[in-house]
Amino acid sequence: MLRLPKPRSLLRTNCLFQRYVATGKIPTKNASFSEVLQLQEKKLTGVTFPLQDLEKYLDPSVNTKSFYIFNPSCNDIYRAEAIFRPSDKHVIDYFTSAVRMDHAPQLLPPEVCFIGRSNVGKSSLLKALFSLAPEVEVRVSKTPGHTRKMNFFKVGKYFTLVDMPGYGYRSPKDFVEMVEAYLQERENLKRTFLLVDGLVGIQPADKIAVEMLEEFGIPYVLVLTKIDKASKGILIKNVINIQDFMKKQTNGCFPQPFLVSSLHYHGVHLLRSFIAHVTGNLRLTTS
Ligand SMILES: Nc1nc2c(ncn2[C@@H]2O[C@H](COP(=O)(O)OP(=O)(O)O)[C@@H](O)[C@H]2O)c(=O)[nH]1
Ligand SMILES: [Mg+2]
Repeated sequence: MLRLPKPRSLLRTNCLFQRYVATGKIPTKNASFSEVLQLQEKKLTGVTFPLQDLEKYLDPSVNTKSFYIFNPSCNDIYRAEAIFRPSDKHVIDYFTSAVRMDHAPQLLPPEVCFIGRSNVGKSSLLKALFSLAPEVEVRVSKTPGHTRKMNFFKVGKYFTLVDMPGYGYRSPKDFVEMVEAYLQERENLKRTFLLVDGLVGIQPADKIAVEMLEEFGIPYVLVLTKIDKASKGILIKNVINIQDFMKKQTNGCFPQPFLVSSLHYHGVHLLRSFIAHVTGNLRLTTS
């Protein structure tokens, strides 16, 4: 009897289907907040509030008020996590991709999008955010510079997360055609997350992205990635530089940067709750 391949492998071998590979596996330790809550207090603060955790290393004269602007309770963070946990009634999955704005799906739920330089850790962060839904395949183009797409992920009826092609390579063409058009036209876009490498700090290409967001007048947030790779000294220097930059040169930027390690889940739980909050899905008990 002729054995037919399973539909999934059929898709994979279809030459019309763009071949994607997922980047390295993300560990699962501390992926859920209930695990984090078991940690000793010091560690718990480090994983949950990595920016506030830096305060103890700073001179008391440094103003850290902006570290506490978004300051949900542990209960808020715990409630937000439910949105990132799939069930039969709540499906979290990759939805579709688009290379041009006129190919983008018309979706009603609020949207957030992630942008950043190639290699900044965007795919890894998406994998960490979706780690409670391991069946979600974060698609990344195997060949750098190959036609990149906007990837849409549906988080049930709550919100859509849009993964934008990395800038730095083949841009500005990709940017003008996709990213700029998306940012300018998308009416349900609630917040843009601009990822910056926490080890090297804000780069000239990141500043160009900031200028673009400022010009469009849309609200955005800076996320410092790979914080596990940076020493405390380097991290503090980069955070202070970024705070200074945000204060002097930005209007639309949320004044509190988010610090994350996709490897150890530092800041990932806080980021989940911020996304839930800005998409109107989490009312904070503290405010
Ligand atoms: N140590 C560490 N490495 C990371 C982290 N995030 C990403 N990386 C590594 O940085 C590289 C680029 O990450 P990737 O997510 O593919 O970046 P993208 O091009 O922005 O999607 C990969 O080798 C990742 O393993 C992190 O939080 N910690
Ligand atoms: Mg990627």
